[in-house]
Amino acid sequence: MKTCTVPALPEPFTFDPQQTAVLIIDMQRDFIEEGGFGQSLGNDVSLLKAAIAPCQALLKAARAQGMLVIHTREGHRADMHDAFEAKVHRGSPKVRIGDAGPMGRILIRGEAGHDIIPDLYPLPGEPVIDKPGKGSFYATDLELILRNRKISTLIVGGVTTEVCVHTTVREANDRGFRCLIPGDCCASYNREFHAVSLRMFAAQSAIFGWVTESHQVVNALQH
Ligand code: C5J
Repeated sequence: MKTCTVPALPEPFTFDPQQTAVLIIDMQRDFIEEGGFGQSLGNDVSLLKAAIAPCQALLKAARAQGMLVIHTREGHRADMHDAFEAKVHRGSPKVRIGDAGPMGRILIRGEAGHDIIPDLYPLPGEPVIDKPGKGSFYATDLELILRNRKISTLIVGGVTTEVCVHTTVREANDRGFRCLIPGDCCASYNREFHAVSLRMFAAQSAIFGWVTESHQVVNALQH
């Protein structure tokens, strides 16, 4: 199959779809829907919904090309043996990880709120990585899956831009993967953090990755 080149910052980005995976980070009900963990922390969840349609378009184009699509979910075992005290007991939130919330226990695997939103639900056969941390490589088998499939490049979207997307891109970068980030496929509860995070990816000659828009990737995949 052909390679694709997309306009990007800081420079055009070329990738081979067969060696590229789309990685959608933490598009979970607890972060995005009303009544979830994100909103309980005082966040405006409507800001995250902006990433849904661009992610849908990206996934449709990637799936049509037979590309590897991987999803992640942040969360913990029901017994919480994988949840650091330092993560659970910080600040004074109304509800903490593991507490009962409107969609089940907050960020606990198997609970309704922990699952991926229906609009972006994984197709059968698409790997779903359950991660206890912010980065998708920490304490998961993501790297094993990518190496096994000879993946060298990641197209990364999801939430939130400055937390789990940034941490994952940094981890990937340090492992030798090139990352392309369609900015509109990412979102944050904080507009400023989102914008600055995108600039940080591409600064210093793509120190962490390349930044583009979803329509550029979709267009390249379709032509
Ligand atoms: C956060 C995430 N923001 N998926 N998680 O706590 O970015």
